[in-house]
Order: sequence, then structure tokens, then C-alpha cells
Amino acid sequence: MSNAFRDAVLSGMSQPQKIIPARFFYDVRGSELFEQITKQPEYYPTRTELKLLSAHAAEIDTEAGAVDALVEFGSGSSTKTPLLLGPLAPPTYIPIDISPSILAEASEAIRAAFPMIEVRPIVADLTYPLVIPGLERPLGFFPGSTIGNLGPAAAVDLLRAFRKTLGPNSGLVIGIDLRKSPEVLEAAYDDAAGVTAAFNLNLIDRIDRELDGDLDRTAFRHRARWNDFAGRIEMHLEALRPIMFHVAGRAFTMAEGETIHTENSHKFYLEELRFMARASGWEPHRKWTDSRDWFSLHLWRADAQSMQP
Ligand code: AVI
Repeated sequence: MSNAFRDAVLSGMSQPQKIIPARFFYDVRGSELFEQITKQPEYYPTRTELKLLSAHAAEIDTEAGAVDALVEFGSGSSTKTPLLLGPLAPPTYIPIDISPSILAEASEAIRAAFPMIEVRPIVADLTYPLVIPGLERPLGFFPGSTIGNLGPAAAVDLLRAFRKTLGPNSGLVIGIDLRKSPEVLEAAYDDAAGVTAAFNLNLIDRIDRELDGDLDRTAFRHRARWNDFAGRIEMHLEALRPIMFHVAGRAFTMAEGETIHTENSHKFYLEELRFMARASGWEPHRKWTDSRDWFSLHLWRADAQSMQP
């Protein structure tokens, strides 16, 4: 991991627009800060999705039909899962995550809460299709609008990988954030308590700690901007003054106002999501939104025509 991080930072810092991929936010401190973000009053996605899940889990169960396993991609601490596992009561729950420790802890919690359900955790990078033996009618679960952190091509690749992993008789429940006013979005990614700022600036600390960096955290500030053309919130770390620093023995400079682009969080029109589903081997079946149309929950079914099992 630390080599992948070093390679990404060295190559990203050498580009005209400096960039560090958002997946590197999530060291132990970054994951804690993300948990705190989800509780901030301005960060509506988690709360809204939880409400949608509790309101519609029974309907999701009916619409999904018989399911032999719930397969959660990037399950992390599996906090939203009980809302679906209750009504669905599948024989098996398969959480997939890259972090063995988080996966083990979450699996124990689910076993304790649902002793009738067999929990079969898999440590894996969810970006590649997996072979999971014995799945006949699985239901995938990918909450949190994590799909929005990818660009359009990578999002379709990931959804195709899910389709391959789950097979021809599967479904997918996916939570996706929707377009709304830039004021609401910019506040959600720049909360008054400064938690999102700390989450973004933690990348500077991580570089210093893990890559022998000498970046001064106080020389940067957190920026969250809505990019209307691309339909995404962008997070940047902006240099407050001209700076020079080292990472893994290499020197870099930044001018005042120059930024490191650290995250994209795409927000979608419902219509775009139909195209995205169909482009990746899924057929939209049902969708649910909150009263403000801020967040959406979807049930897609495998499109049997679109690819070989
Ligand atoms: C994990 N992901 C869906 C979050 C988002 O909203 O894009 C990450 C995040 N970044 C800043 N706040 C939350």
C-alpha cells in the first residue's frame, strides 16, 4: 500500500494540475474523520440514505424476490447493512472489503446481530471481478454514493465488474447522490466544524508520515468547489503562499493559490443513471428518492442480454 501511495503521490505531484487520488484519504485517521463527516449537519447523504433504506427495505425485499446472498461491495463497518439484512433475511451475507481488520470486526457484529445468517467475508479490491462459488440469486449492495467518487468511465467499469461477480440472476441495490443547489453541496463538503477540512488536510500529514515528506500543513487550506460542467464537487488543497517541499527524496514547488486536486464527488441527474446502468450490464427496476430529491436508492437487475455470465 505504501508503495502504491508513494507512486501515486510522486506521479500526481509531477502533473500540471497536481492530483492525489481520493482513495488515499482512508488511513486510520482518515477513516475516523470520514465517520465524523457523516454526522455533520451539512453532510446530508448518509442521513438521507439511511432514511430511504429504513423506509423502503421491505419493498426492496419484495421487489428483489428470493435472494440467496447479500453481497456488499466496500462494506467497511457494515453500518447500513442491518437495515437490509432484517427484511431480506438471506441465508448468507458476503461483505467485501480491502481492510482485513475492519472486515473482521464488522463480520463479528453482523454475526452477533443476525445469528441465523452465515457471514462469509472476503478481503479483496472491489475494482476487479471476483469468483464467488455457490451464488445462484445474489443481491449486490453498494451504498453511500461511493460510485460518485469515480469518473464516468471508471464508474461503468466498476458496475460491470459487479455484474460479472454477481452473475446473470442477480440484482444490485445502489445509493447515488443527486444534483442539487451548489450552496447545499459546497456546505456539505466544507462543514462549519471543519471536519471535512481536517479530512482533506490529513493527506498532508499522511504524506509527511509515510513518505518522508516535509510539507507544512499550515501552508494549505481546504477548498470545496462545485464544477457545474463536470457535475461534481471537487476538493482541493490550496497553497496559501509559495512553497517548496520534499516527498520521498524529490523536491516540488507550488505557487500561491495553486492546488492539489484530492477528490471528485459526482452528483447525478436521474436520467444519467439509467444510461449508466444500461452501459454496465444492468437494467433499472425500481428507484426511491427522498421528498427533496436529494439522494436516490436504486434496484437494478442483471441484464441477461448484455454480457456472458
Ligand atoms: C465516500 N464518499 C462517497 C464521500 C463523498 O461524499 O464523496 C467522501 C467524502 N468526501 C468528503 N466528504 C465525504
